[in-house]
Parts: sequence; C-alpha cells; structure tokens
Amino acid sequence: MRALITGATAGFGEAIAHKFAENNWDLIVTGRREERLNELKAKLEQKGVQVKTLAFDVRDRTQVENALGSLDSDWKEIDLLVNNAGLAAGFGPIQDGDPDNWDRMIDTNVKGLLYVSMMIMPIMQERKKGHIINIGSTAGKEVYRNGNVYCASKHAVDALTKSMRIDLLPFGIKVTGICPGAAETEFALVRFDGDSEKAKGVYNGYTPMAATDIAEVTWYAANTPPNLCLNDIVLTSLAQANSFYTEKKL
Ligand code: NDP
Ligand code: 8X3
Repeated sequence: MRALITGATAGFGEAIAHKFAENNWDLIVTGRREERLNELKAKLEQKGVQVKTLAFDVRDRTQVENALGSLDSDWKEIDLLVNNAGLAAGFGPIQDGDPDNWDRMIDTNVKGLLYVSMMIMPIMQERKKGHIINIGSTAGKEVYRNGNVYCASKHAVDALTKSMRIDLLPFGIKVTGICPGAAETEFALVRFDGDSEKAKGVYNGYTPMAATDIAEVTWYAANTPPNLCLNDIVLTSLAQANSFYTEKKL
C-alpha cells in the first residue's frame, strides 16, 4: 500500500508518516523544507519501507504539477492521499486582518488542497479505487472569535470533502474528513509568526491532543472494511468539547 502525505515535515503529517511506515506502507512525503524531508525519509526507511520525497509549495500550481507529474507509473499507484498541509496565520478581529495572511491561508488550505487533489483524483478514478483524507478542523465546524479567515478556509475544506465524496462516488473512492480540535504541533508557532510565548499560551492549563492522536485516527480511517467509508470525524482532547469550551485548570 502507498500513501501520499502533504505537510509531512512537521506535526500531524510527520506523525501520520511514521504510523503508516510502521505498518509497512510505502510513502510519498511532501513539504517545502527539503532538509526535513530528507531526515524524515532516512528515519522512515529504517522501518523497511520505500519513501519518496517531493519538496514543493502547495500554493504554486506549476510546482505541484511538476512535482506530482514527475512520479513514475509505480509511484503513481497511490492508495491514500492525505491532504494535510495547512496553516493559520494570525489571530485577531477580521477588521484588523492582514490580507497577506488571508492569502496564505486561502492559498494553502483551500487552493493547495485542490491543486494536489487535481493531480491525484484522475489516477484514483482510472484505478477505480483510492481514499482521500482531508484534514479539516473544528474551525471548519464552528466559527470562533478572531478565527475568521482560518475558520472560513477550514469550512471550505469541509465543503470540498463533501463535494469530493459526491463527485467521486461512481468510482469507488472513499473521502474522509478528519477535523481535530487543538493539538500541540508547530501550528500555534506558525499562527503567531514564531512567537513561542504566545504559542505556548494556547495550551495553558489543559492537555491538548498530540500529533500521534491524529495519526492513530487517520490510520483507523484508512483501514476500515472496503465497503465502509468514515465520512466525517471530529476529535478533541478530553479537555475540549468544541471550539468554545475548554476545561482549563489554571
Ligand atoms: P504544523 O505547522 O506542525 O505542520 C504543517 C505542515 O504543513 C508542515 O509540514 C508544513 O511544511 C506544511 N505546509 C504549510 N504550508 C505549506 C505550503 N505552502 N506548501 C507545502 N506544505 C506546507 O501544523 P499541524 O501539523 O498542526 O497542521 C496540519 C494540518 O492540520 C493543517 O491543515 C492544520 O490547519 C490542521 N489542524 C491543526 C490543528 C492543530 O491544533 N494543530 C487542529 C486542526 C487542524 P513546510 O513548512 O515544510 O512546507
Ligand atoms: C486548529 C484548531 O482551535 O486553533 O485548526 O482552530 S483551532
């Protein structure tokens, strides 16, 4: 079995790559940071699987087409695409928002997911099998204060997940949305533009999920019986009920 995981240089994508490699899946791992991809490849190969790295920016359609178009016929036999690459940039009222951050989020979370999927869906369609897992968010289920454009981008992911499931239905392709609440990765550091104090503050007083939790759920979703598709999975740590309610012990 073979999976293509976007955004595998950190966080969920990296944890998902390890989980699948431990279970003998060959992997195509992507991200912009080539050095991290090479380090990851070396670690994954120690688990005895074949690994291909592709360094590209999901926002750049030409880069996506060139990278994924370069796969030879063996590597193109992708059983699972995990559309995971994504980010939040900024946290504040929409009226004070930075349009460069809006572009980054929409271009990465929405258009990047589309560009990557555009290259893989025809392959799955021809093979009449495959599975696409889109990493959404609780932010794609509810809109919270100061979340605005990030929430909008993840609502778009939710809509695309549902659309893909409908349009790919005739081809036996599974489509699953995995929608996590707060999990500690590089996500908050990116959101707060490298400010580690602010990033740590996000997890003050409670235990968020870990990237390995999302990897476990992704593994589960990818391994259901052939006739079963998990459509939509929303998961949070036990300290969180949804985007609004977090039980903090401060
Ligand atoms: P991390 O910041 O730890 O990892 C993000 C990954 O996305 C990195 O591998 C990064 O690689 C990649 N990425 C970002 N932008 C681009 C780009 N333009 N082109 C290619 N790759 C890119 O965050 P998480 O692991 O937490 O986030 C993964 C996904 O999960 C995102 O879609 C996020 O929105 C979502 N999510 C996160 C939650 C959380 O609380 N952590 C909760 C719910 C959803 P590189 O920088 O090397 O390009
Ligand atoms: C990331 C989780 O709560 O920051 O998607 O929106 S949250």
